[in-house]
Amino acid sequence: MDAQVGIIMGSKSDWEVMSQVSATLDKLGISSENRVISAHRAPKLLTEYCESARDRGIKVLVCGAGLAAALPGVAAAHTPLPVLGVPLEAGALKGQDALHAIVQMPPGIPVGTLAIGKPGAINAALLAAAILALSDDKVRAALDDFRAAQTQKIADMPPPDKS
Ligand code: RP5
Repeated sequence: MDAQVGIIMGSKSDWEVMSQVSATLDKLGISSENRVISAHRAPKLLTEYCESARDRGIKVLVCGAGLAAALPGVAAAHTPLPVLGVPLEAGALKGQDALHAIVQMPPGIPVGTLAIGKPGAINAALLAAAILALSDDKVRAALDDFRAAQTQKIADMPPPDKS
């Protein structure tokens, strides 16, 4: 099955967190592909990937990067597809630098920015699923089931022991 979601990260060192995007999409039965393409170190490659993404059937891009994280914004500049950005914890500023770089897009080129690190990676996948669910009944059913199971897990959880 052709990939519905394109996952891009700035470095192989981002995979530990970005694999959560892929794993969450897998659980929902959503096909995805992973690429390491740095906006700074391989800008032409990133342009080519993003410009061809829609014609190849990709519907949403999820981009994760750390440090001066230009990746999601540059990706969004090269495709009309929805782009979700995950700031990653790397270096002295622990992801604050990436968060600010990703969230502060100039008006005209939006990036949907998620939380720093693993929570953001998981939620990027769920948000990508919600976007796909608008026009895909299978994804909508999978997302409904996921949320119902999550709620049931909490309902079934025994209360904390007083001792
Ligand atoms: C960013 O710089 C990457 O997204 C990564 O989070 C960070 C460090 O990259 P490496 O030096 O580990 O390749 O571009």
